[in-house]
Amino acid sequence: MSIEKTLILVKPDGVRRGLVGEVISRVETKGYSIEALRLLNADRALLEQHYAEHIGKPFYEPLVEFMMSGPIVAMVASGNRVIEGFRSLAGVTDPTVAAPGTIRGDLARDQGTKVVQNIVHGSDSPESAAREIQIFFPK
Ligand code: IDP
Ligand code: MG
Repeated sequence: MSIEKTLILVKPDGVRRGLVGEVISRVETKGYSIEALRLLNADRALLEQHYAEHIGKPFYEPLVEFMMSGPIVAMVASGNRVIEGFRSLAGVTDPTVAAPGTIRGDLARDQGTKVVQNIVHGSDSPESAAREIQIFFPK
């Protein structure tokens, strides 16, 4: 048994399109539990922390602008292997090739923007999850 926690974000495109419930539904239907949830407007300082690994990449500034373009929903989900499991539910980064059946594959497509708009974020490792949960849910 390895009960884990992961950070999930519904990005501004997902909130704008009314897909918060759909994302939560997929997480819950898969069998994971929602442990915490909040709606917020992320500011630059918070996003700089969250996306620190991407600072300097060509899509970094468009990514930050996009993530500040409207409210987002942050949640912590838990379950055995939930980090890997949610990445699988989300699908690969590029929604054009994300597999049908995944959140990104079913609900997103290329919009021709500088940053890929792909509905959700999910932590990619236990280290990332611990770091990201602290950012969005400080004790
Ligand atoms: P992930 O969200 O699948 O983990 P990351 O590589 O961590 O993907 O990138 C963070 C976010 O930055 C992506 O979800 C996407 O919105 C955006 N992004 C990543 N790579 C590119 C790119 O090559 N062009 C444009 N946007 C990108
Ligand atoms: Mg990532």
